[in-house]
Amino acid sequence: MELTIDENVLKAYGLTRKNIKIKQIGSGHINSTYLLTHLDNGKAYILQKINANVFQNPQAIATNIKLVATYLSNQDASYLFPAPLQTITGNTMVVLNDNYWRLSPFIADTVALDTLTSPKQAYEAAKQFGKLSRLLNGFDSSTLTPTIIGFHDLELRFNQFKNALANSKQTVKAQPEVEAALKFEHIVWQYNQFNEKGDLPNRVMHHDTKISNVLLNKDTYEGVCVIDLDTLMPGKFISDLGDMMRTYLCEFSENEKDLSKIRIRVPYFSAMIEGYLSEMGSILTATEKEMLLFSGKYIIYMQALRFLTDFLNGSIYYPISYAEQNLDRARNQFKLLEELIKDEDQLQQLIDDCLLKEQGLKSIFSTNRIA
Ligand code: ADP
Ligand code: GN1
Ligand code: MG
Repeated sequence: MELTIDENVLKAYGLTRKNIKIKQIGSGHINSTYLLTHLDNGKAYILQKINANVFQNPQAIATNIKLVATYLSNQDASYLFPAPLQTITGNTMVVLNDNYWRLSPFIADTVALDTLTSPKQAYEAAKQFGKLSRLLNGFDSSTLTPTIIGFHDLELRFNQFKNALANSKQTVKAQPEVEAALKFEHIVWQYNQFNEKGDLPNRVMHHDTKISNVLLNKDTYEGVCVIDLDTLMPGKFISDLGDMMRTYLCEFSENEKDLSKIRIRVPYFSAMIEGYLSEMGSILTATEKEMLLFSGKYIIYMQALRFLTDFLNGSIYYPISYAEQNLDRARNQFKLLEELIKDEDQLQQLIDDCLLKEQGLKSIFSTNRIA
C-alpha cells in the first residue's frame, strides 16, 4: 500500500518517507486513507487520496470545508473540526498525476466504530452531528457548492434504479429486492409531500453520518468530533438523522448476511434521538419535527436502492469482496427498513416523549446514567 504514495505528496507537507511510517486504515467505501506516523517526534496525520470518480470537483470540497471551518472557529473557538492542513506553499490539497491528496491532523485516543455496543455511544455520536448542525444553523448554506449533484435526491435515486433495472442482465437474481424497491416507492412521494409544506429549510448537512464517520474517545466513548467532511453541503436535516438510524440502531452492519440478526434496538433509538435533539431540538421547524421518524425510512430506503442499483450496474461504485455483496447489502437494508416500519408506532411514541421532555426536562444522559 505504501508504494502507492508518491514521495512528492509527502514533500509538499515537509515530510519524507524516510522518517514516516505509513499504514492504510479505515473501512470507508470511497477514499483511500493512510495513517502517517513521524518516527522522530511521534506526530501522526491522516493522509487521504480523494476518490475523483465519485468527487468530480475535489476543489469544491476543499473550498466548502474552508468556509465552514472559518465560520465554526468564530462561533466556538474550542470546537474541534479536523479540516485539512495546508501544504508548505499554502494549498489545501496536492494534485499529482490527476490524483488529489490531502493531509489532516490525526485525532489521537479516539475510535471510529463500525457498529455500536451501548446506547451511550449512540447518544454521544448523535450529539456530535447535532452539534455541528446547531453551530452551522446561521451559516448561509447556499454559499457552499454541492460536491455530488443530487446526492440525496430520492427521486433521482429511484430513477437511477429504474434505469439500471431496464439495462441490467442481473435482474433474475435480484427479483425479491426489485419487488421490495417498487413496494416502497411511496417513500419517494411522501418526501415530496413533506417538502411541499414549505418549512423544510436547506441547511449545511454532513450527508454521511454513518457511525464510522464520528470519533469517540477510545476509553469513555464520549463524542470527540465528526470526520469525513467531503459531503458537507446544502441539504435537508433528514439526511443526517436518517443515516444515524441506518447505522446506529442495528447490532450488525450493512454487510451482515443473516437477516434474522437485523433488528432495531429500541434503547439505542431513544438515546440517539435524545442526543440529536439535545442540540437541534430548539432549532428544528414543525415540519422537521414531524419528519424525525421519516428520516430513517428515507435514508434506509435510499441506501437499499443505491446498493441494488450498483449491483444491477455490475458493482461499479461500492467496492465488494465477493460478487453478490451489493445485492446482499440491499437485502440487509430492505430488512432494516421493514423492521423500522414494524416498530413505527413505538418509535414515534418515543420521539413524542423526547420532544416533550426536550421542551422542559433536563436530559438524563447529562448525568451519565447510561451504561
Ligand atoms: P471514507 O470516505 O473512505 O469513509 P474517512 O474520512 O471516513 O474516509 O476515513 C476513513 C477512516 O479513517 C475513518 O473511519 C477513521 O477510522 C479514520 N480517520 C479519518 N480521519 C481521521 C482523523 N482525523 N483522526 C483519526 N482517524 C481518522
Ligand atoms: C459511503 O465514504 P463512506 O464509506 O463513509 C457513501 C455513503 C453511503 C455509505 C454506505 C460519497 O460512505 O453515501 O451511505 O458509503 N459515500 C458516498 O456505507 O457515496
Ligand atoms: Mg467514512
